[in-house]
Amino acid sequence: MRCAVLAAATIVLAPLLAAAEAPAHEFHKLGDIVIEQPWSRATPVRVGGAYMTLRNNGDAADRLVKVASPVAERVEIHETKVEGGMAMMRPAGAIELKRRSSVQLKPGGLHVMLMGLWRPLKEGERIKLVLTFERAGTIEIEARVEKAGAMAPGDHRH
Ligand SMILES: [Cu+2]
Repeated sequence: MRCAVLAAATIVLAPLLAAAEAPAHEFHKLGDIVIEQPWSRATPVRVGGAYMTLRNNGDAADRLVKVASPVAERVEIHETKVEGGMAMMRPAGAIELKRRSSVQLKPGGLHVMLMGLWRPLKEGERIKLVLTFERAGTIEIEARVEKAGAMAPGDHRH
């Protein structure tokens, strides 16, 4: 009888465990702010990027004012601008989150720049990011490291 119960429990748990490993639809909530699918990319050099979608479900504007991470010496919020046919990155300061809107951080656009990585980032690992919003406060999240050159989270095509 006991064995039968255990077997049933295993069958129920298996799909749950599989779902937990899938990177899709990962999100974190902090007050009215939702951080969706934070991810990063494998890099052999000392700089890397982190990306995510920031959603403000509230009726008041907010701003992402600071990002920190134990994996890098310095973390900056950058924007990418094309000037004279060249993509240039520069510090963006804070990211404005208007009421009931979302902002996507992605390669080639707004991104979190990890500068002076203490070690290379490897595909499949998770890195800690600490985000500070002016209104909502501070939250620690984890970003999954995708393969080098990935353009979207869960981009496992080869
Ligand atoms: Cu950058």
